[in-house]
Amino acid sequence: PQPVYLSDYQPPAYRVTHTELTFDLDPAATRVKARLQIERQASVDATTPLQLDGEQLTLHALLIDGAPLANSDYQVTEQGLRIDQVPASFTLESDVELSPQDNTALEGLYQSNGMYCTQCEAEGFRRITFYPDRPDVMSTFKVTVIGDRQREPILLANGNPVEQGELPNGRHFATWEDPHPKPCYLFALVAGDLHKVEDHFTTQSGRKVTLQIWVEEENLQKTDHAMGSLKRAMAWDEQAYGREYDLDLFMIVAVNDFNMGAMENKGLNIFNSAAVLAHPDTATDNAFQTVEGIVAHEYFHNWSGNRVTCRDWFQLSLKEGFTVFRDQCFSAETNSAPVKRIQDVSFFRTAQFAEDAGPTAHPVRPDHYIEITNFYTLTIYEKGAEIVRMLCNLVGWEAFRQGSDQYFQRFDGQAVTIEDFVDCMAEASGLDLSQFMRWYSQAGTPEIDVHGEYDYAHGEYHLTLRQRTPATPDQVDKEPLHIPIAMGLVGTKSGQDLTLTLDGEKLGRQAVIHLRDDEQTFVFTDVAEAPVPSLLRNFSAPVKLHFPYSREDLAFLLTHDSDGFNRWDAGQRLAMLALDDLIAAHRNGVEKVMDSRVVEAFRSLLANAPADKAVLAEMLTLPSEAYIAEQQPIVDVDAIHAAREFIRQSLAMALRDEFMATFEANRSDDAYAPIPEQIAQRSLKNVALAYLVSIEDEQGLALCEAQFAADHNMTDVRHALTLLVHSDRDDLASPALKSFGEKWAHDPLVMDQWFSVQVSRPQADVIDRVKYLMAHPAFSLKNPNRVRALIGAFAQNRVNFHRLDGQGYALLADVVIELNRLNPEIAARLITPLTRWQRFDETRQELMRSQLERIQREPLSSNVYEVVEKALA
Ligand code: HT7
Ligand code: ZN
Repeated sequence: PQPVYLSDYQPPAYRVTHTELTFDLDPAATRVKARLQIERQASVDATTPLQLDGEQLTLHALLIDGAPLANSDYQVTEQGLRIDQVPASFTLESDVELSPQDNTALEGLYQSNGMYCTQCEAEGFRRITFYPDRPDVMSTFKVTVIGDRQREPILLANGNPVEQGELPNGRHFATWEDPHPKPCYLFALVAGDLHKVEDHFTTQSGRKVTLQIWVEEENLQKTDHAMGSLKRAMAWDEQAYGREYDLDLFMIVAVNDFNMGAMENKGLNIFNSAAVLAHPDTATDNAFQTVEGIVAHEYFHNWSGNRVTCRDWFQLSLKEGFTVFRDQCFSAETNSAPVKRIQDVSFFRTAQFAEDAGPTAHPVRPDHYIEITNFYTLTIYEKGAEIVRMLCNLVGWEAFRQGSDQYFQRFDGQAVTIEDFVDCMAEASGLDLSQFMRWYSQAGTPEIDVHGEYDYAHGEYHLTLRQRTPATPDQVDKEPLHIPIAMGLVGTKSGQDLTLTLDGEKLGRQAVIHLRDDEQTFVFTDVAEAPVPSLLRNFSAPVKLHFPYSREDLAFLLTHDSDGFNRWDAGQRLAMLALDDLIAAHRNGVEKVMDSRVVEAFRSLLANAPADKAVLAEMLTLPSEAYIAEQQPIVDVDAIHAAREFIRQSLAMALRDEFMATFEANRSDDAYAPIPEQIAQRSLKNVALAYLVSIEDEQGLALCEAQFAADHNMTDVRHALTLLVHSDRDDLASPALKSFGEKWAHDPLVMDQWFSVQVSRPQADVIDRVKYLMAHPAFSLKNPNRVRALIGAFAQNRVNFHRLDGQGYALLADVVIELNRLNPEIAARLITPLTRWQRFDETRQELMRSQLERIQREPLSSNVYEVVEKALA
């Protein structure tokens, strides 16, 4: 497979101004007739051939302006269709055949539980018809879907319904028209036995929009939360960005087999059922929040993505980074803002930092790729969102909003670039953002070494910052970035943020300093008392910041920092220092000793609990094994696990009564609601319960069993089940697992939880369990949710996946090899943990590499090929 380069971008030679499609659905032989109005660009030479993308299509007919083409007039290859001579303006008609039932890759038109659906982003439309499958070709669409009246009573496509009727042989049809020109990646079609819930939303200008959520009949009870989320998102986009919905109908369809979370097709969003269905009996608080976030994300794409789209796929973060930022702000406002930020950053620093440090690291705007679906990454999405967040903070909300208005207005109906977006922000703010643009082209996580010194004699605080970005594949030399660092100086006597004076200017108690050079020193004057610096508040830039905090400094910030995020971070840093000692002790075979400062910090947190219980729950949660691993030069999975367990159990023993009291104080029999106050209370109670169960406290275990048996809501049931299954008390775990499995055998999304809980336990029997569960009737390799729940969850089980006998790696490689044939996109994603082999000891490195080499010897899809090549380069 050959890479595509950003530098090779050429505007399209031919545009499609209008597209008419007729689908005659059949599982094995669907016929798609296309009628395209095509125009040559004025600047393009008349001899330029027409090239259309097309894959896995059988061509039955091809006509220009009604006249059939002879075989010698065109060439069909594996990639598409080429016609050497075409008029400047013409109608191209084609008739192709394809087989949705055999489409296990889930790109293009496929079947899920017998229902037809599509996934066209990024390049799936070429599996539906011959077309210029690129986002800068935008066309209006009219689509007719013909299906079996019994099997497919519902026939949906983008836009507005314009006609429907009966046909001979039990067939019927529906015609849809979308007045907004769109790239073909936003095309969608759904047909099947679906049922809807309907609601309405009145826009700020008074238009009534019909909202429909289409699901299988048994899921009708699980749509309330998605509908509520959609209405909240519509209102939020009006209030925060002045963006109103632009059709009379907005539809969401839930599909069981889906590669990602959801897809923002114009007027017809298609969702992974896991990202839309939620009911208190079956979904956890986390799942409710995920549904809300994804519904909002897809809705927000209507402007940031659909009305204004990407010129080419290198600009993917233009729509994804901006839309993730928008959905993060929305969720922060609807839930607890500090907790949302803590959870996002916690995930980011674990997973995106790891991606940025590994062999698949790439800039937020990559300059080449082999397979674009491999680039739907944490870097494009989450780091892209962090860049937009920095922009927003740099220019301030008012200018950001002005810039965003300008962007939507100026580029409405166009396919544009990241520069177009940043230029709007520069214009609105008057700031020079040219250095800032490096964030888009430079891969890797910048590291900042900070040195601080208090000069008692002059009442000055000197802060010296040095930035460096480590080399990444293809990018050895890095240039300094423009890094905004939000900070404060917390007085050690007063415990208060001190007023900051820099270069004679009073900045207030919090300021943003701008690091632009490799090294800069900032001298704060009039500093009346020795401070502890609170740096990178609210994670103001996606960097690793190193400051030699003492444990006393961290304990001080944990209680005194005015920035909630940094209070949490101080706790994490304090725990990390203790964990480092324990990891070293474990490796050296020395007795582990608990750091009493951590115990006292936790004791004081429990005694002087912050008002937001969800924040407290986060503060009481130790860094994950994955995060700890990220901090180690060479990952020692066993030492990390042992150290974390030791600290957890030491805290549980020292603070047993406090945890018990916290648990008791936060129990509730109130009817379940996924509202912030309840979620906070449940999470705090469940954190406390986890500590109690970690030491097999008899009373704690009894409470856990009772919580499971009470069956009050899935959050509590699943948490209790996890604690039992992850404990050594198989006598309690086995019956719980059995009853849960039997009760929910009919519900695939709940069975996914049942799979994940079992394969993430630390006990050594997990490999056998994975193999056993792969043969379970509820499991299928063809379903991405099942694969993620069982195989994906196992690969995150650090002690078992990284077993020294290499069985974990071999198991993953077996699955990747099989999935490579069925679903290359999912196969390529699944390899990720193996690609991180350089982070481990030599024995594991060897074992991981040998599995990558085994995969490499197979005939590979371009998706898997690209990832394995990079991993072994
Ligand atoms: N924009 C959507 C991307 C997407 C996708 C990409 C590749 C293969 C399958 C896919 N399903 C959805 C999702 C989003 O960011 O909103
Ligand atoms: Zn998106």
